[in-house]
Amino acid sequence: MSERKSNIGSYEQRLPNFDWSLAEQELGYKKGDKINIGWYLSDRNCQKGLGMKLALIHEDHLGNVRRYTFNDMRVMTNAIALYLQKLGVQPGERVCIFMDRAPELYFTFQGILKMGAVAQPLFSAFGDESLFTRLDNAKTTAIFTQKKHVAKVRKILGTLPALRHIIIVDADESTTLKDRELAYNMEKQPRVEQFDAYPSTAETPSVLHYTSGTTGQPKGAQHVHYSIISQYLTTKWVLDLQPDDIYWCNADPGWVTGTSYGIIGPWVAGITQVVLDAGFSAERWYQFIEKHKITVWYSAPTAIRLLMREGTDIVRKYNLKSLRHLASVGEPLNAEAVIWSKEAFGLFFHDSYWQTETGSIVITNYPGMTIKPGSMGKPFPGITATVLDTKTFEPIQKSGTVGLIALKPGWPSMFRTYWNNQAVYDSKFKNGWYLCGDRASIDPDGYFWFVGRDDDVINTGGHLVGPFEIESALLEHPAVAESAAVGKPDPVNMEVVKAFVALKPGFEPSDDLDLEIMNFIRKKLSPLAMPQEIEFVKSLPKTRSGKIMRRMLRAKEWGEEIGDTSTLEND
Ligand code: 6R9
Repeated sequence: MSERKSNIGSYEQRLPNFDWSLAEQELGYKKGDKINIGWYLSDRNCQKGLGMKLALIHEDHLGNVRRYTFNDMRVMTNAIALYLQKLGVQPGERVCIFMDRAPELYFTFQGILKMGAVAQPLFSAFGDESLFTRLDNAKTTAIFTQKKHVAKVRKILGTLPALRHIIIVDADESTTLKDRELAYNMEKQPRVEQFDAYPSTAETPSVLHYTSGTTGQPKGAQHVHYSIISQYLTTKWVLDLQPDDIYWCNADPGWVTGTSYGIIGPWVAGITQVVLDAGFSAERWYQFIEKHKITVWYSAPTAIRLLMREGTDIVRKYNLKSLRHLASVGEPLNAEAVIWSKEAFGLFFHDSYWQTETGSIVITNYPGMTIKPGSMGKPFPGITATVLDTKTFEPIQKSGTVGLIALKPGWPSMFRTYWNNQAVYDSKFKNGWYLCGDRASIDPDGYFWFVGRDDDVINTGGHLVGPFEIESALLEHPAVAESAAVGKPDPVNMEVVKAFVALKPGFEPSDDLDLEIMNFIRKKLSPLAMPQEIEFVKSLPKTRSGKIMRRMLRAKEWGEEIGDTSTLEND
């Protein structure tokens, strides 16, 4: 495997004269042409002769495996598109997907796009309140769901007049259908050989992804069909997917990672992917990699840290030699985790940075590039990224200075607006730059180093301290499994650091340990970065996509409103 060439080749050589038209050419697209993501993921692959290649290998929590070729995917998504058309769903209307990671989720997503409607994926674990906020905001017309989740829809139906159809994908003879409910059995539905995909063009809306901001209700980031251009090229160059790969993205499509890189990216590239519809378990995950001979794995820091907690002995029980490339996204990937992955799997996890709003990876570590553990890497070719001064919003020239991560608008997958919220969209731009809402610095070699959310940086005595730095250091302490650092009010220093710490099995909270950890940080970083208080917790509050909700912890310290917690996992 070592002589395999990466798709990107040399990052430096890709930079000069880069143009997105390179991806357009590879996809056979010319400006002004029709471009439909649904068609690209299955029909085009079949046209290219990949009809009999496996597109999806799906394993449920009981270990049952279902397999689908690109041709299966084509005719089944055709059937879904036709079904929606016959129901009277109009192009441009929002159709929600609210189910577990069943094959039906992956295929209804494509069927919706094929007939020109907008796909609105939501985490099936959302409660009725969170579901209502998003369906109400989007004026959603139809929803695909499963029996186990339909009660939540029924509960809010009375106040959702726009919601005309509730389509239950696993209904059987024994299911009593209620108001507005329909049964759709994807496996039993006749296959539809021919369906003319909706003639969407570059700017036609495609996916509406809700994302929780710092304040207020979640906002719907509106994407368009042209996003496929960046999703395709980043999949090729960053995830390095090649024809013989077996790819696993363990993100739920309720999160943008699960659509951009769990549906669109791999399938437009004609790659076989595996899906595991089961919760986290180190044994199960390693078994899954071994069984399906997974080669490329896209994961997230929280999952990696959970694996770390289980140690390397368990890794050795499995044959994971098939793995050849690993990547991570979602929150800072601590240097410790990068180093651990090399020890455990013989491979580094490659950190990648992007957002719901950016639609695709914007800053990352490329295959073959020298990795600086703890750094997010460098901007994708075609992405102009910098850090801006927090007051003037001008690019910072001096390397190492912390500023606001900002991107020059114009890459294909950038969101086009927040649904019905142009004002918040507009507020994200300063001096012609899009502000990501994060802080970072750039080192003399051009590597980006994440500091924290724009609102998470701790200002203690006029000194900015990044929670990431503290958390990374805390993780190096042998007793610490997980941690979060936030600012808490202090009469003299404005803020001081408070750390929430979950301990590894076998360690108990004590005053001695408390002091030991504080000193450990003081020595490792500085007296300013040293937590003035450590609160031992069983686990940290996280979003469903695995991000630690520092905002919640911080709000508690400041006696503030906690805000929207609908994506909270362990509530
Ligand atoms: C894809 C996704 C976006 C926010 C982003 C930042 C954080 C994502 C990161 C990272 C540090 C990374 N984030 N990747 N922080 N290092 N590699 O995560 O989208 O859910 O919208 O979150 O997540 O704060 O602004 P989304």
